[in-house]
Amino acid sequence: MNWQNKVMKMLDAQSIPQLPGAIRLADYAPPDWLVPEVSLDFRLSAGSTRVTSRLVVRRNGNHDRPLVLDGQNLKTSFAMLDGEPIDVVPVGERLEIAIVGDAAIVEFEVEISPALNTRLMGLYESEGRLVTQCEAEGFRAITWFPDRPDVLSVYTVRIEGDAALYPVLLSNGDRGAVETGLAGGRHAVTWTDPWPKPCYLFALVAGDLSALRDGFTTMSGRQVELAIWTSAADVPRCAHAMAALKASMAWDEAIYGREYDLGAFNIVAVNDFNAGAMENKGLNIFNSKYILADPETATDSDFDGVAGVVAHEYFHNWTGNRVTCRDWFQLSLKEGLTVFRDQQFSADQGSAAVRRIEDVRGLRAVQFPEDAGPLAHSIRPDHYVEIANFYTATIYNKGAEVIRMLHTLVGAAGFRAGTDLYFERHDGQAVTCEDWVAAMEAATGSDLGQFRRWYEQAGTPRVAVHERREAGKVIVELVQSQSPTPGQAVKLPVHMPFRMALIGRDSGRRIGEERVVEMREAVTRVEFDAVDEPVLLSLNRGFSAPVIIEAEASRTELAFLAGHDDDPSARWEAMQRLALSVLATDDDPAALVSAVAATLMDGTAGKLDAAFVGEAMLLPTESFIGDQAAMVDVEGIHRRREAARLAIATGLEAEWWAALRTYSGSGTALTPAAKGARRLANVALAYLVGAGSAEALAAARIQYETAATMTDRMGALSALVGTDTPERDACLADFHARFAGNNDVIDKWFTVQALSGRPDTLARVEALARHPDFSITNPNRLRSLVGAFAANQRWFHAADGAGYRLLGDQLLAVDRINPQSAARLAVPLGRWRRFDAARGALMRAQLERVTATPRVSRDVLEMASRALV
Ligand code: 0A1
Ligand code: ZN
Repeated sequence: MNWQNKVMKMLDAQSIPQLPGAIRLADYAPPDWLVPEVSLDFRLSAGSTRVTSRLVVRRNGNHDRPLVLDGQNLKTSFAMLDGEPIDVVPVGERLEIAIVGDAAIVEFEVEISPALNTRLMGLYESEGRLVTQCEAEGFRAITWFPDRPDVLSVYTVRIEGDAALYPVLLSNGDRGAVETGLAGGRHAVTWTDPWPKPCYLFALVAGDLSALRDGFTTMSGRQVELAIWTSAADVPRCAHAMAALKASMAWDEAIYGREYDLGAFNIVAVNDFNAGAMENKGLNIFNSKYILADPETATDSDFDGVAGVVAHEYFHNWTGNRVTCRDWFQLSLKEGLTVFRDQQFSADQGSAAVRRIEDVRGLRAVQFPEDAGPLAHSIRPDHYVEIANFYTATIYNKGAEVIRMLHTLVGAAGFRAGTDLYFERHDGQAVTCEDWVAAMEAATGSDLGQFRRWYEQAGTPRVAVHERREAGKVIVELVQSQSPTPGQAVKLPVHMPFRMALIGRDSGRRIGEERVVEMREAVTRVEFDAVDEPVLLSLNRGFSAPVIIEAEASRTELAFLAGHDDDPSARWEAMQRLALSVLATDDDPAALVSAVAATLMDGTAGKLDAAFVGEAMLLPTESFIGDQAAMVDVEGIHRRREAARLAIATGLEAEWWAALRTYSGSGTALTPAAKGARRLANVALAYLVGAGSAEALAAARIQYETAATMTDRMGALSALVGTDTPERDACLADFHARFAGNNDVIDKWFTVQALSGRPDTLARVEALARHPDFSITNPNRLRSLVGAFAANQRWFHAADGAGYRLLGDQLLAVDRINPQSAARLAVPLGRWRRFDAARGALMRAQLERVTATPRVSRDVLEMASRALV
């Protein structure tokens, strides 16, 4: 029975989602053979590249098992063992070589075709350049190798290619010999990387590239040459990325004592890339979306994205590269920790409070739904079919929350002692999440026994809060619970830090100190000293634990906290809860309008910074509102949210005009104050356009035309795109013409239309899918239209299922080209249980259509079949 039939049978049996072909953590065994040294020789050509490899292999332990190598789509022209030709007969994608002694030299020559590689894994072509992506299992598409992260090797890489087509030849480490004037107009460069690394960190880039260059002197005084490579025309757009790189290098030294360890650090920006960026040793490869930025083409949030991703990849040099993962079940070891580090860095660079709110918003928009649906998995999963499907918000963002909780529990100094010990113990090793926790425990003397459950249990814990008075004291009971997730029926209480405080109901001030309550048991009782004043609880301050809070509070109390809580996250959360409470009913939104007015006034009076106010003014998204209910009422949510928006817009029209006047015109500066002002001005403009006056439309049109930044131009365009006006059509047409050829900006043009609330959105998206600029081979473009549309709750979930059909069509078309891209599109359909029976059936029908399609990829089959359970 083939794999697909097995999956279908498993689905019939309604068993737990342990798919056939799954790889299990419990089956981990150390590698039988190590490869201390590798030499690679690439003779490049887009149609056919020849890769010669020489592996020094050494038996690991006392056994008589063969050397096992992985390979995918390789045309093997010769193989040799200790200099003697051998016959190799691969079984599927594996090759076994019997070796008599304890060490040997194994050599291969294989032929691969970058031009035909549309999966963007291994060596592929992007706009005439040759680029690699090896994480997680792409190296096997380059040559025969034990493609697993616990085999660490020192690499020497010679790259030879046409000097005109590929004037720049890059690989990991430091550049060595350069050979010029080779036959046929070719040249070559040899790179050596002294640091042993797993093959997923190997990288090669060849092409006509120009660099923005700079330098950095490390804390011990070593000079590092920095270069960001892109097309000549885009070099000036790399300045923000370069500044972020230097800031990251300095920050990692100051905060973690981590210094860079090679003479060169290269970054390359490419347009065709499956993910955001990749931390290859000394040669980071980026999706150009996270490198190129200038005020004309990048919004403030794009600028922040660039800085955050540059920092993330740089920080991997220690958390990921110097200390790497033993196996892919440990992915969050490097990703959760590195996301936490990039979040800390970003908070240090700007407004920490707003950054935290943005991180929480992102976590709840993507990770909470993942944890609540059929794709739930713990941050250290125990089985997978296709590891590419596990680069999830859970591994990354919940992983970062788990690290953040450790930081809160052991304190900043303890955490630093823990990371120091972790690096001291494990530098140069491939380790596990357990090694990480053990280092934290040993360095701080804390007991993290129960904390380890975070690594095993999937799902979002709930904390119910009960409050009463006893002899003047405030007694709070925190009750934690957790629903089952697929394959995990029983959940145990987790250890978490819960920051809380009391806010005076009269004074509006905090009463006493904030408490960091360590919850361990199912029920935790907290006692606050007697207070005279009535009080309100400020809960989960700073979002110290990634949980769902269930607490009773009236709208008046929430409005009071939204105006007075001294913790920005909790204050923002109070406003969110108030909005959710209003939006869950058809009640008059007056309470919400006055809370918004109060916060806006606090901003104008200078009591709150503009960035926070802009954040607090945003209503919860339709999807987030839907996530709160047992069943998503697609039309009702849209109708009520639109009504509330209109009430806030018309009820405060004068205030919004005042805010627009106060906050617009902040130029192109990227200071937190200027960014905050732009954000708030654009929120004001959106409300004004929503109120529908001719003056507002004119203001939006003028802002669109005269904008000094993409933030303001997009702000105006987004405000207009939901309207049915000539301004909308004119600005959309202008935008497309003005930015023709700029991929990242044209992506925005697709996205803004896919997210529109207009009733003709589905038809527009169908038309855009036939637009000459649309392409399913470019992951960014696919995401900008189809990915964005799937996030448009009102129109993706159109009752007739047309949105689902569009997604199914696109998914199946992409699967033949790029399975990783396709598999991601299955995720929105996995939410079928949350919708009414009719929609649920239509969503399932698309998933079933996918699983029944002949020769569908393993990536997609795994996602679609898990989504159906
Ligand atoms: N390790 C990278 C993410 C990444 C993962 C897989 C990729 O393959 C398509 C690419 C990049 C990071 O965390 O940035
Ligand atoms: Zn990462």
